[in-house]
Amino acid sequence: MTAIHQRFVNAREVDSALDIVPVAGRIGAEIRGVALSGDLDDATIAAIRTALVRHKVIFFRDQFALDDARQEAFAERLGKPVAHPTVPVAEGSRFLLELDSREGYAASSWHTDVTFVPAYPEASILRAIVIPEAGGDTLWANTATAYEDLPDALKLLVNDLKAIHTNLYDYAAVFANAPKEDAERYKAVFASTVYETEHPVVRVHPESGERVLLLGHFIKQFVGLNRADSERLFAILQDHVIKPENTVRWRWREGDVAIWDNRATQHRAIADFGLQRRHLRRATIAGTVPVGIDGQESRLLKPERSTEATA
Ligand SMILES: O=C(O)CCC(=O)C(=O)O
Ligand SMILES: [Fe+2]
Repeated sequence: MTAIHQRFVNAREVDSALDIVPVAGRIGAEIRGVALSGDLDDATIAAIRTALVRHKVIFFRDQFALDDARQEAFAERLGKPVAHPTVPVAEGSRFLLELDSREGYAASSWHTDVTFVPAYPEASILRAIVIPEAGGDTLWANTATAYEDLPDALKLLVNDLKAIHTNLYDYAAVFANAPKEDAERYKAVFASTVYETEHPVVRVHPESGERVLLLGHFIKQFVGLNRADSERLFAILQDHVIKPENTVRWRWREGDVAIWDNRATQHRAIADFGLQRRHLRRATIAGTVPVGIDGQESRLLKPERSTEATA
């Protein structure tokens, strides 16, 4: 049987307590009739978590009652929130990340959040506060169907491959529209502590058991390959992840919330909104240390633990 026949089909769910409407063919679903600002019972939280693992990114419209404090309270129901390891929290919040693109740029390169540390986040909760009239959509890609769709020869190649991820990467390329000084300033904060982590390229998802490709823009090099070969292999694999068939694109409205399973997706913003304001805030949920097909865990290379412990 070919991979085509095994592939997940994104369909309206009849066995869920929630009203779940699929968005793209392989990823993304809108959940209707839930106010994330309200007192949600445990069964609803559990159903949201199930939908998240199944659809990889879930969307909620019209969450106007969700302010910073309520976004944080909801994040605490979903899991264990964590602040970004290097970027200071958004003003007035306990652990939210500010994404305010007054100058018209955004994180417009494909990535999985914070993969430069071993136990990178399991989920992110992004709330749209100000959205351009047109433009500034976000794309997500399903890294499970990306793996499943690989030709067998490439699966064999990646199954026991490892990669080094770092937060010291090419910021100018990621913030393509930004003035050079802004990219430099952002880098000084984002990489104020340099992290390096070795991850398996194929992670076994801790809840679904699916094999997912763990790539994205924090990758520096594959273990055992030189820089040039790493770059070419990265391009080949990354191209499989971001095939349009694996993606969903969300046209934001103010009051929207998107939650993604950061263990089974990559995402990027689209920086096509010129000088218009685009403002979102993100809550981030702690994850677990990835495990490869061989059972080996990811490991931190930098900063070395001994220096961290005495700091
Ligand atoms: O601005 C966006 O659309 C995505 C930003 C992002 O990468 C994130 O919130 O993790
Ligand atoms: Fe991100």
